[in-house]
Amino acid sequence: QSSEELHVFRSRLPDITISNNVPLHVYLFERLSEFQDRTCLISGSSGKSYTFAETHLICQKIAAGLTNIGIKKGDVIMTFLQNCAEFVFTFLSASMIGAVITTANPFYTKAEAFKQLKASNAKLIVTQSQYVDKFRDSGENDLKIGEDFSVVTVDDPPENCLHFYVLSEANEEEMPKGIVIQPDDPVALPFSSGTTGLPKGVILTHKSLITGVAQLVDGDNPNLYLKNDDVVLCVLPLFHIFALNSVLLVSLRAGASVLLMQKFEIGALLELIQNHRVSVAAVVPPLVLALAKNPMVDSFDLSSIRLVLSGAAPLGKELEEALHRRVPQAIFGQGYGMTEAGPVVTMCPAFAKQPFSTKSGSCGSVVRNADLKVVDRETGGSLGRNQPGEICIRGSQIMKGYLNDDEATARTIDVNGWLHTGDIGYVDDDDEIYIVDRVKELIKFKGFQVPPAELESLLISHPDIADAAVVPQKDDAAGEVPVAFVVRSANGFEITEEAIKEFIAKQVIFYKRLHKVYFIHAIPKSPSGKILRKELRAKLAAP
Ligand code: AYL
Repeated sequence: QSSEELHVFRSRLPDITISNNVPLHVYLFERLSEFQDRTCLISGSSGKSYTFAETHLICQKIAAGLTNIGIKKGDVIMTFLQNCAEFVFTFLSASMIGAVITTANPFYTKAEAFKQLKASNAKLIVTQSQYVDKFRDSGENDLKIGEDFSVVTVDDPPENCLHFYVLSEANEEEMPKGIVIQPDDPVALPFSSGTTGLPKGVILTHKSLITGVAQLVDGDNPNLYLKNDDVVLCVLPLFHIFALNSVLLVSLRAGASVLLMQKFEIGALLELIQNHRVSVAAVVPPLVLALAKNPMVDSFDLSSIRLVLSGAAPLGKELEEALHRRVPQAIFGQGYGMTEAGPVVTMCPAFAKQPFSTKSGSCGSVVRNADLKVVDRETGGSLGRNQPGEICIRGSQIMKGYLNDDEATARTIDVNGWLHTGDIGYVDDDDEIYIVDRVKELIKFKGFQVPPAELESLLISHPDIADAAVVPQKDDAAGEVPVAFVVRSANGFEITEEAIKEFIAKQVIFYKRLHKVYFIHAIPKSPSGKILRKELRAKLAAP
Protein backbone atom coordinates (compact mmCIF):
# COMPACT_ATOMS: atom_id res chain seq x y z
CA GLN A 1 0.00 0.00 0.00
CA SER A 2 1.38 3.41 -0.94
CA SER A 3 1.77 6.09 1.72
CA GLU A 4 -0.92 8.02 -0.13
CA GLU A 5 -3.49 5.40 0.81
CA LEU A 6 -2.11 4.06 4.07
CA HIS A 7 -4.97 5.50 6.08
CA VAL A 8 -8.34 5.14 4.40
CA PHE A 9 -11.44 5.70 6.50
CA ARG A 10 -14.71 3.88 5.90
CA SER A 11 -18.20 4.15 7.34
CA ARG A 12 -19.07 2.10 10.40
CA LEU A 13 -22.22 1.16 8.50
CA PRO A 14 -21.61 -1.85 6.24
CA ASP A 15 -21.60 -1.41 2.47
CA ILE A 16 -24.88 -2.09 0.71
CA THR A 17 -25.87 -3.06 -2.80
CA ILE A 18 -26.89 0.04 -4.72
CA SER A 19 -29.11 -0.24 -7.79
CA ASN A 20 -27.32 2.52 -9.65
CA ASN A 21 -27.55 0.99 -13.10
CA VAL A 22 -31.04 2.38 -13.80
CA PRO A 23 -32.09 5.98 -14.61
CA LEU A 24 -32.58 8.28 -11.63
CA HIS A 25 -36.39 8.55 -11.89
CA VAL A 26 -36.74 4.76 -12.05
CA TYR A 27 -34.71 4.43 -8.88
CA LEU A 28 -36.61 7.21 -7.09
CA PHE A 29 -40.04 5.83 -8.01
CA GLU A 30 -39.08 2.20 -7.47
CA ARG A 31 -41.58 1.78 -4.63
CA LEU A 32 -44.34 3.84 -6.29
CA SER A 33 -46.95 1.07 -5.93
CA GLU A 34 -46.34 1.10 -2.19
CA PHE A 35 -46.41 4.89 -1.79
CA GLN A 36 -48.83 5.98 -4.52
CA ASP A 37 -51.52 7.39 -2.25
CA ARG A 38 -49.13 9.05 0.19
CA THR A 39 -48.49 12.78 -0.01
CA CYS A 40 -45.37 13.51 -2.01
CA LEU A 41 -45.32 17.31 -2.28
CA ILE A 42 -47.06 20.05 -0.33
CA SER A 43 -46.94 23.66 -1.44
CA GLY A 44 -46.52 25.71 1.71
CA SER A 45 -48.06 28.87 0.27
CA SER A 46 -51.17 27.41 -1.40
CA GLY A 47 -51.59 24.28 0.68
CA LYS A 48 -52.02 22.28 -2.54
CA SER A 49 -50.60 18.80 -2.32
CA TYR A 50 -49.73 16.00 -4.73
CA THR A 51 -49.62 12.28 -4.00
CA PHE A 52 -46.77 10.14 -5.31
CA ALA A 53 -49.06 8.76 -8.02
CA GLU A 54 -50.09 12.29 -9.09
CA THR A 55 -46.49 13.47 -9.07
CA HIS A 56 -45.43 10.54 -11.22
CA LEU A 57 -48.24 11.08 -13.71
CA ILE A 58 -47.60 14.84 -14.02
CA CYS A 59 -43.92 14.11 -14.65
CA GLN A 60 -44.80 11.69 -17.44
CA LYS A 61 -47.03 14.34 -19.01
CA ILE A 62 -44.26 16.90 -18.81
CA ALA A 63 -41.81 14.42 -20.28
CA ALA A 64 -44.17 14.20 -23.26
CA GLY A 65 -44.61 17.99 -23.28
CA LEU A 66 -40.87 18.59 -23.29
CA THR A 67 -40.51 16.24 -26.22
CA ASN A 68 -43.33 18.05 -28.06
CA ILE A 69 -41.47 21.34 -27.81
CA GLY A 70 -38.31 19.75 -29.13
CA ILE A 71 -36.30 18.87 -26.03
CA LYS A 72 -34.23 15.75 -26.64
CA LYS A 73 -31.93 13.47 -24.76
CA GLY A 74 -28.78 15.32 -23.67
CA ASP A 75 -30.39 18.77 -23.97
CA VAL A 76 -29.99 21.10 -21.01
CA ILE A 77 -32.96 22.74 -19.25
CA MET A 78 -32.36 25.59 -16.85
CA THR A 79 -34.58 25.99 -13.82
CA PHE A 80 -34.62 29.61 -12.69
CA LEU A 81 -37.09 29.07 -9.90
CA GLN A 82 -37.70 29.42 -6.22
CA ASN A 83 -38.97 26.28 -4.51
CA CYS A 84 -42.24 25.11 -6.07
CA ALA A 85 -43.82 21.89 -7.28
CA GLU A 86 -42.96 22.80 -10.89
CA PHE A 87 -39.28 22.67 -9.99
CA VAL A 88 -39.67 19.09 -8.85
CA PHE A 89 -41.78 18.11 -11.86
CA THR A 90 -39.31 19.64 -14.31
CA PHE A 91 -36.36 17.91 -12.67
CA LEU A 92 -37.92 14.43 -12.70
CA SER A 93 -39.38 14.83 -16.22
CA ALA A 94 -35.98 15.79 -17.54
CA SER A 95 -34.60 12.57 -16.09
CA MET A 96 -37.36 10.62 -17.87
CA ILE A 97 -36.26 11.83 -21.32
CA GLY A 98 -32.52 11.84 -20.60
CA ALA A 99 -32.32 15.64 -20.47
CA VAL A 100 -30.14 17.52 -18.00
CA ILE A 101 -31.20 20.14 -15.45
CA THR A 102 -28.97 23.09 -14.69
CA THR A 103 -30.22 24.87 -11.58
CA ALA A 104 -29.73 28.60 -11.11
CA ASN A 105 -30.65 31.14 -8.46
CA PRO A 106 -33.58 33.29 -9.70
CA PHE A 107 -32.10 36.28 -7.89
CA TYR A 108 -29.07 36.23 -10.19
CA THR A 109 -28.44 39.42 -12.09
CA LYS A 110 -28.85 39.44 -15.86
CA ALA A 111 -25.10 39.00 -16.34
CA GLU A 112 -24.90 36.04 -13.98
CA ALA A 113 -27.97 34.40 -15.51
CA PHE A 114 -26.64 34.78 -19.06
CA LYS A 115 -23.27 33.39 -18.06
CA GLN A 116 -24.82 30.16 -16.87
CA LEU A 117 -27.19 30.04 -19.83
CA LYS A 118 -24.26 30.29 -22.24
CA ALA A 119 -21.94 27.95 -20.36
CA SER A 120 -24.61 25.26 -20.01
CA ASN A 121 -25.98 25.79 -23.53
CA ALA A 122 -29.52 25.44 -22.15
CA LYS A 123 -32.30 25.06 -24.72
CA LEU A 124 -35.13 25.83 -22.31
CA ILE A 125 -35.57 27.96 -19.23
CA VAL A 126 -38.35 27.29 -16.74
CA THR A 127 -39.00 30.35 -14.61
CA GLN A 128 -41.52 32.85 -13.25
CA SER A 129 -42.76 35.71 -15.46
CA GLN A 130 -41.14 38.32 -13.19
CA TYR A 131 -37.66 36.98 -14.05
CA VAL A 132 -38.06 36.73 -17.83
CA ASP A 133 -36.58 40.19 -18.46
CA LYS A 134 -33.26 38.88 -17.22
CA PHE A 135 -33.15 36.78 -20.37
CA ARG A 136 -34.10 39.53 -22.79
CA ASP A 137 -31.38 40.91 -24.99
CA SER A 138 -28.94 43.06 -23.11
CA GLY A 139 -26.92 44.20 -26.11
CA GLU A 140 -23.73 42.22 -25.72
CA ASN A 141 -25.62 38.91 -25.51
CA ASP A 142 -26.43 37.41 -28.88
CA LEU A 143 -28.89 34.81 -27.54
CA LYS A 144 -32.60 35.40 -28.13
CA ILE A 145 -35.78 33.98 -26.62
CA GLY A 146 -37.64 31.88 -29.16
CA GLU A 147 -34.59 31.60 -31.42
CA ASP A 148 -31.75 30.23 -29.35
CA PHE A 149 -33.75 28.98 -26.38
CA SER A 150 -37.37 28.78 -25.20
CA VAL A 151 -38.85 30.10 -21.99
CA VAL A 152 -41.66 28.47 -20.04
CA THR A 153 -43.22 30.31 -17.11
CA VAL A 154 -45.13 28.73 -14.25
CA ASP A 155 -47.47 31.76 -14.20
CA ASP A 156 -48.94 33.93 -16.99
CA PRO A 157 -46.35 33.99 -19.76
CA PRO A 158 -45.04 37.30 -21.12
CA GLU A 159 -44.34 37.82 -24.82
CA ASN A 160 -42.57 34.96 -26.63
CA CYS A 161 -42.92 32.64 -23.66
CA LEU A 162 -44.99 29.50 -23.11
CA HIS A 163 -47.17 28.59 -20.16
CA PHE A 164 -46.18 25.59 -18.04
CA TYR A 165 -49.55 24.03 -19.03
CA VAL A 166 -48.07 23.41 -22.46
CA LEU A 167 -45.89 20.86 -20.73
CA SER A 168 -48.09 19.60 -17.92
CA GLU A 169 -51.20 19.09 -20.04
CA ALA A 170 -49.50 16.98 -22.65
CA ASN A 171 -50.64 13.40 -23.15
CA GLU A 172 -48.49 11.01 -21.16
CA GLU A 173 -49.14 8.37 -23.83
CA GLU A 174 -46.95 10.47 -26.10
CA MET A 175 -43.96 10.07 -23.85
CA PRO A 176 -41.14 9.10 -26.18
CA LYS A 177 -40.38 5.41 -26.13
CA GLY A 178 -37.04 3.80 -26.61
CA ILE A 179 -34.82 6.44 -25.06
CA VAL A 180 -31.85 4.58 -23.67
CA ILE A 181 -30.29 6.19 -20.61
CA GLN A 182 -26.89 4.98 -19.44
CA PRO A 183 -25.80 5.21 -15.79
CA ASP A 184 -22.97 7.49 -16.86
CA ASP A 185 -25.26 9.97 -18.66
CA PRO A 186 -25.57 13.40 -17.01
CA VAL A 187 -28.85 14.37 -15.33
CA ALA A 188 -27.92 17.43 -13.26
CA LEU A 189 -25.55 20.32 -13.94
CA PRO A 190 -25.31 22.57 -10.90
CA PHE A 191 -22.63 25.27 -11.00
CA SER A 192 -19.82 25.51 -8.47
CA SER A 193 -16.48 27.24 -8.38
CA GLY A 194 -14.85 24.25 -6.67
CA THR A 195 -11.42 24.84 -5.21
CA THR A 196 -10.43 27.69 -7.52
CA GLY A 197 -11.58 30.03 -10.30
CA LEU A 198 -14.98 30.81 -11.79
CA PRO A 199 -18.22 28.81 -11.47
CA LYS A 200 -18.17 25.68 -13.59
CA GLY A 201 -20.84 23.15 -14.56
CA VAL A 202 -20.62 20.10 -12.30
CA ILE A 203 -21.63 16.99 -14.23
CA LEU A 204 -23.69 14.71 -12.01
CA THR A 205 -24.81 11.49 -13.66
CA HIS A 206 -27.77 9.21 -12.96
CA LYS A 207 -25.34 6.89 -11.24
CA SER A 208 -23.79 9.56 -9.06
CA LEU A 209 -27.11 10.96 -7.84
CA ILE A 210 -28.58 7.50 -7.18
CA THR A 211 -25.46 6.51 -5.26
CA GLY A 212 -25.60 9.72 -3.23
CA VAL A 213 -29.22 9.09 -2.26
CA ALA A 214 -28.72 5.38 -1.56
CA GLN A 215 -25.77 6.11 0.72
CA LEU A 216 -28.17 8.09 2.90
CA VAL A 217 -31.50 6.29 2.85
CA ASP A 218 -31.01 2.73 1.55
CA GLY A 219 -30.09 -0.48 3.39
CA ASP A 220 -31.40 -2.20 6.51
CA ASN A 221 -29.82 0.48 8.63
CA PRO A 222 -30.04 3.69 6.59
CA ASN A 223 -27.61 6.45 7.61
CA LEU A 224 -30.43 9.02 7.38
CA TYR A 225 -33.53 7.12 8.45
CA LEU A 226 -36.66 8.66 6.94
CA LYS A 227 -40.03 7.09 7.67
CA ASN A 228 -42.78 7.26 5.07
CA ASP A 229 -44.91 9.33 7.45
CA ASP A 230 -42.20 11.97 7.83
CA VAL A 231 -42.87 15.53 6.71
CA VAL A 232 -39.60 17.00 5.51
CA LEU A 233 -39.17 20.77 5.47
CA CYS A 234 -37.87 22.23 2.22
CA VAL A 235 -37.13 25.89 2.95
CA LEU A 236 -33.58 25.77 1.60
CA PRO A 237 -33.45 26.42 -2.13
CA LEU A 238 -33.74 23.38 -4.38
CA PHE A 239 -31.37 24.99 -6.88
CA HIS A 240 -28.61 24.25 -4.34
CA ILE A 241 -27.39 20.68 -4.02
CA PHE A 242 -28.00 20.46 -0.25
CA ALA A 243 -31.80 20.66 -0.52
CA LEU A 244 -31.89 18.87 -3.87
CA ASN A 245 -30.13 15.81 -2.45
CA SER A 246 -30.79 15.81 1.27
CA VAL A 247 -34.39 17.04 1.20
CA LEU A 248 -36.02 16.24 -2.14
CA LEU A 249 -34.34 13.16 -3.59
CA VAL A 250 -34.00 11.28 -0.30
CA SER A 251 -37.66 11.94 0.54
CA LEU A 252 -38.86 10.76 -2.87
CA ARG A 253 -36.90 7.55 -2.43
CA ALA A 254 -38.07 6.97 1.13
CA GLY A 255 -41.73 7.87 0.52
CA ALA A 256 -41.72 10.89 2.84
CA SER A 257 -43.61 14.15 2.15
CA VAL A 258 -41.77 17.31 1.16
CA LEU A 259 -43.18 20.61 2.39
CA LEU A 260 -42.09 23.28 -0.12
CA MET A 261 -41.53 26.82 1.06
CA GLN A 262 -40.88 29.41 -1.59
CA LYS A 263 -38.81 31.71 0.59
CA PHE A 264 -37.70 32.01 4.17
CA GLU A 265 -39.81 34.12 6.49
CA ILE A 266 -39.69 33.22 10.17
CA GLY A 267 -43.40 33.62 11.00
CA ALA A 268 -44.62 31.67 8.00
CA LEU A 269 -41.99 29.01 8.62
CA LEU A 270 -43.02 28.45 12.23
CA GLU A 271 -46.67 28.27 11.26
CA LEU A 272 -45.97 25.69 8.58
CA ILE A 273 -43.91 23.56 10.95
CA GLN A 274 -46.73 23.63 13.48
CA ASN A 275 -49.62 23.09 11.04
CA HIS A 276 -48.01 20.35 8.95
CA ARG A 277 -46.31 18.67 11.91
CA VAL A 278 -42.90 18.86 10.24
CA SER A 279 -40.72 16.04 11.54
CA VAL A 280 -37.45 16.55 9.67
CA ALA A 281 -35.79 19.91 9.07
CA ALA A 282 -32.75 20.55 6.88
CA VAL A 283 -31.19 23.87 7.85
CA VAL A 284 -28.11 26.05 7.34
CA PRO A 285 -26.32 27.85 10.20
CA PRO A 286 -28.03 31.26 9.62
CA LEU A 287 -31.40 29.52 9.89
CA VAL A 288 -30.26 27.83 13.09
CA LEU A 289 -29.39 31.32 14.34
CA ALA A 290 -32.88 32.62 13.50
CA LEU A 291 -34.59 29.66 15.15
CA ALA A 292 -32.36 29.81 18.21
CA LYS A 293 -32.67 33.56 18.77
CA ASN A 294 -36.07 34.71 17.52
CA PRO A 295 -38.58 35.23 20.38
CA MET A 296 -41.48 34.22 18.11
CA VAL A 297 -40.31 30.61 18.30
CA ASP A 298 -41.69 30.27 21.83
CA SER A 299 -45.27 30.80 20.70
CA PHE A 300 -45.28 27.85 18.30
CA ASP A 301 -45.50 24.13 18.80
CA LEU A 302 -42.36 22.57 17.34
CA SER A 303 -42.74 19.26 19.15
CA SER A 304 -43.19 17.34 15.88
CA ILE A 305 -39.56 17.89 14.87
CA ARG A 306 -37.55 14.73 15.50
CA LEU A 307 -34.50 15.46 13.39
CA VAL A 308 -32.54 18.60 12.48
CA LEU A 309 -29.82 18.35 9.82
CA SER A 310 -27.49 21.31 9.39
CA GLY A 311 -25.05 21.59 6.49
CA ALA A 312 -23.38 23.71 3.80
CA ALA A 313 -21.34 25.84 6.23
CA PRO A 314 -19.64 25.48 9.63
CA LEU A 315 -21.99 25.41 12.61
CA GLY A 316 -20.78 26.79 15.94
CA LYS A 317 -21.24 24.61 19.02
CA GLU A 318 -22.95 27.37 21.00
CA LEU A 319 -25.47 27.87 18.23
CA GLU A 320 -26.20 24.18 17.97
CA GLU A 321 -26.76 23.99 21.72
CA ALA A 322 -28.95 27.10 21.75
CA LEU A 323 -31.28 25.58 19.16
CA HIS A 324 -31.23 22.24 20.90
CA ARG A 325 -32.60 23.88 24.04
CA ARG A 326 -35.59 25.05 21.99
CA VAL A 327 -36.30 21.70 20.31
CA PRO A 328 -34.98 19.35 23.01
CA GLN A 329 -36.75 16.26 21.63
CA ALA A 330 -34.94 16.48 18.28
CA ILE A 331 -31.78 14.70 17.26
CA PHE A 332 -29.35 17.31 16.06
CA GLY A 333 -26.54 16.66 13.59
CA GLN A 334 -24.54 17.88 10.65
CA GLY A 335 -23.85 16.77 7.14
CA TYR A 336 -20.79 17.94 5.27
CA GLY A 337 -20.44 17.88 1.53
CA MET A 338 -19.62 19.65 -1.67
CA THR A 339 -21.52 19.96 -4.95
CA GLU A 340 -18.73 18.09 -6.77
CA ALA A 341 -18.79 15.24 -4.23
CA GLY A 342 -22.29 14.25 -5.24
CA PRO A 343 -22.71 15.92 -2.64
CA VAL A 344 -22.51 14.28 0.80
CA VAL A 345 -19.09 13.37 2.21
CA THR A 346 -20.00 12.85 5.85
CA MET A 347 -23.34 12.46 7.61
CA CYS A 348 -24.32 12.37 11.25
CA PRO A 349 -24.70 8.67 12.22
CA ALA A 350 -27.16 9.61 14.97
CA PHE A 351 -29.73 9.87 12.17
CA ALA A 352 -29.38 6.14 11.41
CA LYS A 353 -32.15 3.63 12.13
CA GLN A 354 -29.83 2.04 14.66
CA PRO A 355 -28.03 5.21 15.61
CA PHE A 356 -24.49 5.82 16.78
CA SER A 357 -23.93 8.60 19.28
CA THR A 358 -22.10 11.71 18.05
CA LYS A 359 -20.33 14.65 19.59
CA SER A 360 -21.44 18.20 19.12
CA GLY A 361 -19.32 20.01 16.54
CA SER A 362 -18.63 16.93 14.44
CA CYS A 363 -19.84 16.68 10.85
CA GLY A 364 -20.62 13.00 11.24
CA SER A 365 -18.84 10.05 9.65
CA VAL A 366 -18.00 9.23 6.06
CA VAL A 367 -20.97 7.91 4.08
CA ARG A 368 -21.07 4.17 3.32
CA ASN A 369 -19.82 2.69 0.01
CA ALA A 370 -17.08 5.34 -0.09
CA ASP A 371 -13.46 5.95 0.92
CA LEU A 372 -12.24 9.01 2.78
CA LYS A 373 -8.69 10.07 3.46
CA VAL A 374 -6.96 13.04 5.04
CA VAL A 375 -4.00 14.27 3.05
CA ASP A 376 -0.91 16.11 4.19
CA ARG A 377 -0.79 19.06 1.78
CA GLU A 378 3.00 19.14 1.86
CA THR A 379 3.90 15.47 1.36
CA GLY A 380 0.71 14.18 -0.30
CA GLY A 381 0.72 11.27 2.15
CA SER A 382 -2.41 10.16 3.97
CA LEU A 383 -2.70 11.00 7.66
CA GLY A 384 -3.95 8.95 10.58
CA ARG A 385 -6.48 9.95 13.22
CA ASN A 386 -6.54 13.36 14.87
CA GLN A 387 -4.21 14.96 12.33
CA PRO A 388 -5.73 17.72 10.20
CA GLY A 389 -5.24 17.67 6.45
CA GLU A 390 -7.17 17.97 3.21
CA ILE A 391 -10.30 15.81 3.10
CA CYS A 392 -10.47 13.59 0.00
CA ILE A 393 -13.38 11.37 -0.98
CA ARG A 394 -13.78 8.52 -3.47
CA GLY A 395 -16.87 6.63 -4.64
CA SER A 396 -19.49 6.31 -7.38
CA GLN A 397 -21.35 9.35 -6.06
CA ILE A 398 -18.77 11.97 -7.05
CA MET A 399 -19.13 14.11 -10.17
CA LYS A 400 -18.07 12.87 -13.58
CA GLY A 401 -16.15 16.11 -14.00
CA TYR A 402 -16.56 19.78 -14.84
CA LEU A 403 -18.32 20.69 -18.07
CA ASN A 404 -15.82 21.51 -20.84
CA ASP A 405 -12.96 21.92 -18.38
CA ASP A 406 -10.63 18.91 -18.28
CA GLU A 407 -7.94 20.93 -16.59
CA ALA A 408 -10.12 21.88 -13.61
CA THR A 409 -11.41 18.29 -13.47
CA ALA A 410 -7.86 16.91 -13.35
CA ARG A 411 -6.95 19.38 -10.60
CA THR A 412 -9.91 18.19 -8.51
CA ILE A 413 -10.12 14.43 -9.15
CA ASP A 414 -6.72 12.71 -9.23
CA VAL A 415 -5.74 9.65 -11.27
CA ASN A 416 -6.71 7.32 -8.43
CA GLY A 417 -10.25 8.71 -8.33
CA TRP A 418 -9.84 10.87 -5.20
CA LEU A 419 -11.77 14.13 -5.17
CA HIS A 420 -9.84 16.82 -3.32
CA THR A 421 -12.27 19.01 -1.40
CA GLY A 422 -10.05 21.94 -0.41
CA ASP A 423 -11.38 21.55 3.14
CA ILE A 424 -9.15 20.88 6.11
CA GLY A 425 -10.39 18.41 8.67
CA TYR A 426 -9.52 15.39 10.78
CA VAL A 427 -11.00 12.07 11.85
CA ASP A 428 -11.16 11.42 15.60
CA ASP A 429 -10.92 8.12 17.52
CA ASP A 430 -14.64 7.50 17.05
CA ASP A 431 -14.57 7.96 13.25
CA GLU A 432 -16.14 11.40 13.56
CA ILE A 433 -14.99 14.10 11.17
CA TYR A 434 -14.37 17.72 12.06
CA ILE A 435 -13.92 20.45 9.45
CA VAL A 436 -11.51 23.06 10.82
CA ASP A 437 -10.46 25.24 7.88
CA ARG A 438 -10.73 25.77 4.14
CA VAL A 439 -7.66 26.01 1.90
CA LYS A 440 -9.60 26.75 -1.27
CA GLU A 441 -10.49 30.28 -2.34
CA LEU A 442 -14.24 29.85 -1.85
CA ILE A 443 -16.12 32.24 0.45
CA LYS A 444 -19.41 31.07 1.98
CA PHE A 445 -22.07 33.66 2.74
CA LYS A 446 -24.89 31.90 4.59
CA GLY A 447 -23.95 28.69 2.79
CA PHE A 448 -24.04 30.39 -0.64
CA GLN A 449 -20.91 30.24 -2.78
CA VAL A 450 -19.02 33.47 -3.41
CA PRO A 451 -16.16 32.76 -5.83
CA PRO A 452 -13.39 35.36 -5.25
CA ALA A 453 -12.13 34.98 -8.83
CA GLU A 454 -15.45 36.28 -10.14
CA LEU A 455 -15.30 39.44 -8.03
CA GLU A 456 -11.60 39.94 -8.76
CA SER A 457 -12.19 39.87 -12.50
CA LEU A 458 -14.98 42.43 -12.14
CA LEU A 459 -12.78 44.66 -9.99
CA ILE A 460 -9.86 44.53 -12.40
CA SER A 461 -12.17 45.51 -15.26
CA HIS A 462 -12.58 48.93 -13.61
CA PRO A 463 -10.19 51.52 -15.14
CA ASP A 464 -9.32 52.99 -11.73
CA ILE A 465 -8.30 49.63 -10.28
CA ALA A 466 -4.87 48.18 -11.04
CA ASP A 467 -5.11 44.96 -9.05
CA ALA A 468 -7.41 43.30 -6.55
CA ALA A 469 -7.91 40.29 -4.30
CA VAL A 470 -11.07 39.14 -2.53
CA VAL A 471 -10.98 37.13 0.70
CA PRO A 472 -13.46 36.07 3.40
CA GLN A 473 -13.95 38.03 6.58
CA LYS A 474 -15.64 36.36 9.59
CA ASP A 475 -19.18 37.57 10.23
CA ASP A 476 -21.61 36.63 12.99
CA ALA A 477 -24.75 36.60 10.88
CA ALA A 478 -23.47 35.29 7.54
CA GLY A 479 -20.50 33.17 8.66
CA GLU A 480 -18.27 34.90 6.12
CA VAL A 481 -18.56 37.99 3.94
CA PRO A 482 -16.41 38.94 0.93
CA VAL A 483 -14.02 41.86 1.39
CA ALA A 484 -11.58 43.27 -1.19
CA PHE A 485 -8.01 44.45 -1.17
CA VAL A 486 -7.60 46.95 -3.97
CA VAL A 487 -4.62 48.61 -5.64
CA ARG A 488 -5.67 51.89 -7.25
CA SER A 489 -4.34 52.56 -10.75
CA ALA A 490 -1.89 55.39 -11.28
CA ASN A 491 -4.25 57.50 -13.38
CA GLY A 492 -4.75 60.09 -10.68
CA PHE A 493 -8.37 59.25 -9.92
CA GLU A 494 -8.86 58.40 -6.29
CA ILE A 495 -11.69 55.89 -6.50
CA THR A 496 -13.49 55.53 -3.16
CA GLU A 497 -14.56 52.49 -1.19
CA GLU A 498 -18.22 53.38 -1.74
CA ALA A 499 -17.79 53.68 -5.50
CA ILE A 500 -16.15 50.27 -5.67
CA LYS A 501 -18.84 48.63 -3.55
CA GLU A 502 -21.52 50.11 -5.76
CA PHE A 503 -19.71 49.12 -8.95
CA ILE A 504 -19.79 45.48 -7.77
CA ALA A 505 -23.28 45.56 -6.25
CA LYS A 506 -24.78 46.55 -9.60
CA GLN A 507 -23.39 43.44 -11.26
CA VAL A 508 -23.85 40.64 -8.76
CA ILE A 509 -26.46 38.86 -6.64
CA PHE A 510 -26.88 40.22 -3.09
CA TYR A 511 -24.67 37.72 -1.32
CA LYS A 512 -21.62 38.49 -3.47
CA ARG A 513 -21.59 42.18 -2.53
CA LEU A 514 -18.38 43.51 -0.99
CA HIS A 515 -18.66 44.41 2.68
CA LYS A 516 -15.39 46.30 2.90
CA VAL A 517 -12.64 47.58 0.62
CA TYR A 518 -9.07 47.98 1.87
CA PHE A 519 -6.66 49.96 -0.26
CA ILE A 520 -3.09 48.66 -0.43
CA HIS A 521 0.01 49.31 -2.53
CA ALA A 522 0.41 45.82 -3.93
CA ILE A 523 -1.36 42.46 -3.71
CA PRO A 524 1.02 39.94 -2.14
CA LYS A 525 1.74 37.16 -4.66
CA SER A 526 3.88 34.05 -4.94
CA PRO A 527 6.71 33.98 -7.54
CA SER A 528 4.30 32.16 -9.87
CA GLY A 529 1.76 34.97 -9.51
CA LYS A 530 -0.73 33.30 -7.17
CA ILE A 531 -2.43 35.62 -4.69
CA LEU A 532 -1.18 34.91 -1.17
CA ARG A 533 -4.66 34.84 0.34
CA LYS A 534 -3.40 33.61 3.69
CA GLU A 535 -1.40 36.81 4.13
CA LEU A 536 -4.43 38.94 3.35
CA ARG A 537 -6.62 36.96 5.71
CA ALA A 538 -3.98 37.43 8.40
CA LYS A 539 -4.17 41.20 7.88
CA LEU A 540 -7.91 41.04 8.63
CA ALA A 541 -7.38 39.02 11.78
CA ALA A 542 -4.79 41.45 13.15
CA PRO A 543 -6.27 44.02 15.57
P1 AYL B 1 -21.23 23.63 -1.82
N1 AYL B 1 -19.27 22.31 7.89
C1 AYL B 1 -18.32 23.12 7.39
N2 AYL B 1 -18.23 23.46 6.10
C2 AYL B 1 -19.12 22.91 5.25
C3 AYL B 1 -20.13 22.02 5.70
C4 AYL B 1 -20.19 21.72 7.09
N3 AYL B 1 -21.13 20.93 7.61
N4 AYL B 1 -20.84 21.64 4.62
C5 AYL B 1 -20.30 22.26 3.55
N5 AYL B 1 -19.28 23.05 3.91
C6 AYL B 1 -18.45 23.92 3.07
O1 AYL B 1 -20.59 23.00 -2.99
C7 AYL B 1 -17.14 23.24 2.70
O2 AYL B 1 -16.13 24.22 2.58
O3 AYL B 1 -22.07 22.47 -1.13
C8 AYL B 1 -17.44 22.62 1.37
O4 AYL B 1 -16.33 22.33 0.57
O5 AYL B 1 -22.05 24.85 -2.03
C9 AYL B 1 -18.32 23.68 0.75
O6 AYL B 1 -19.12 24.15 1.83
C10 AYL B 1 -19.15 23.12 -0.38
O7 AYL B 1 -20.11 24.04 -0.77
C11 AYL B 1 -25.72 17.68 2.95
C12 AYL B 1 -24.85 18.43 3.69
C13 AYL B 1 -24.89 18.70 0.94
C14 AYL B 1 -24.01 19.33 3.07
C15 AYL B 1 -24.01 19.47 1.68
C16 AYL B 1 -23.05 20.38 1.05
C17 AYL B 1 -23.67 21.49 0.31
C18 AYL B 1 -22.66 22.62 0.07
C19 AYL B 1 -25.74 17.81 1.55
O8 AYL B 1 -26.57 16.80 3.56
